Amino acid sequence: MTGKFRKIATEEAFSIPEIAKALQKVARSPLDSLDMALMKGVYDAADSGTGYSRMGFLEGLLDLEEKRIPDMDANGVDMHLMLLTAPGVQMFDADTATELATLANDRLADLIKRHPTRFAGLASFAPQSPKRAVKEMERSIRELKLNGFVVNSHTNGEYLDDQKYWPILEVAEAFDRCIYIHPRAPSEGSGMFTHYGMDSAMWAYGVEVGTHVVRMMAAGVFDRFPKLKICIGHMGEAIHFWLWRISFMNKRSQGIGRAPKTQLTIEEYFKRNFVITTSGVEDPLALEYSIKKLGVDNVMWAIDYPYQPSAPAVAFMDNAPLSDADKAKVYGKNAERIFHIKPAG
Ligand code: 1WB
Ligand code: MN
Repeated sequence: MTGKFRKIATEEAFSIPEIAKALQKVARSPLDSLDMALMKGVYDAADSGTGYSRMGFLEGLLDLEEKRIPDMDANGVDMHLMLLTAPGVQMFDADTATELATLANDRLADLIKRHPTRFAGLASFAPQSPKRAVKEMERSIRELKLNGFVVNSHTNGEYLDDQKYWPILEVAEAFDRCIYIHPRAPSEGSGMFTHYGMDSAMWAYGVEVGTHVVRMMAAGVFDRFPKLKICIGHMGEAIHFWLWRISFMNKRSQGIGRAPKTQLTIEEYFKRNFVITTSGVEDPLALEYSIKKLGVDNVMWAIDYPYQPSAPAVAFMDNAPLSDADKAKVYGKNAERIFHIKPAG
C-alpha cells in the first residue's frame, strides 16, 4: 500500500488482441447498430472518421502492464479491478463469444497471478449461450479465482429481466459474486442518440444501463434472487436521482396491471441489491448525494482507465470532504467486501 488509503480502482478496462481483431471484423461488417461508431473508431481507426481514433484508447486497453503499472504507481493507485471493455463478447455469435470470453478470463487470471497485489478482475461470459455462460462463470470463480462478473448491458437487444438469462443470475447469487452491468450503446429505437456524440459515454450509455436495471427491478427479478448484487458504474448512471419518481410510477403501473406485483418498491430494491462506482464522474455534489442516498458502504471509487485519466480521479477522491473512515471505504474497503479482494496485509 502506497498511501494513507488503499486505492482500489473498480472499473478499469482492458482488452486482448484476439478480441480487438474480432471487433475490427465487426467494425468492417455492414451491421446496423449504434455501437458501430465506437467499433470503427477504436478497432478500425483506418477508416473511421468518428474522431475516436484520435483518443488512442486501443493501446491503453491492450497494455496490461507496461504503461498501466507505472500510471498506477505515479498516482498512488494500489489496484485495478479489471473488466473486459464494452461491448465485451456480446457482438459475436455464441461460439465465438464463448471462446473469446474464456480466453479473456484466462489472460486476466494470468495477469493477476503475476501481480496479485496490483490486479483483481471480473469474469466475462457469453449470454448468447446461457448454459455455457454458467459453466464459464463457475470456472472463473472456482478455478481462476476471479472476483465477480461483468456484462455489457443488452445482448442482441435482450436484457437480464428475460427469464432465459436467469441461470446467469442464479449462479452469481449462489457464489455471492456481484455482476457489474457496464454500458454499451442502446439496442433499438436509437435514432435519437445518433448525433453530437450522444451515442456513447456522454449520454446513451447511462440511459441504456438505467433502462436495463429498471427493467430488472420492475420485472421482479430481485424477488426471485433477493441476495443478488448488481454493480453499476458512472456514479450509478443517475438511477438513484430518479428513484422517488420511478418507485411512484411503478406502483401506479402495478395498480393498473401494467407491471407485475413485486414484494418491494423500486427504491427498496435499489438500496438492497445495488452498489455503484464513481467511474468517469468527478463531481463532488454527485458523490455527496450518492453517499447520502445509498449509504457510504455502497459507493466505490473508480477511474475508468484508459477512458479517463487517473490523476484527476485520484485528486477528486483525495479532495472529497469525507471522514478518513468513510474515505477508506469508498477508496478500497467496500471493494474488498463486494469483490472478495484480500485485505492488504
Ligand atoms: C468511452 C467510455 C468509450 C467508456 C467506451 O467504449 C467506454 C468514451 C467502450 O469515453 O468514449 C466507458 O466505459 O466509460
Ligand atoms: Mn466505463
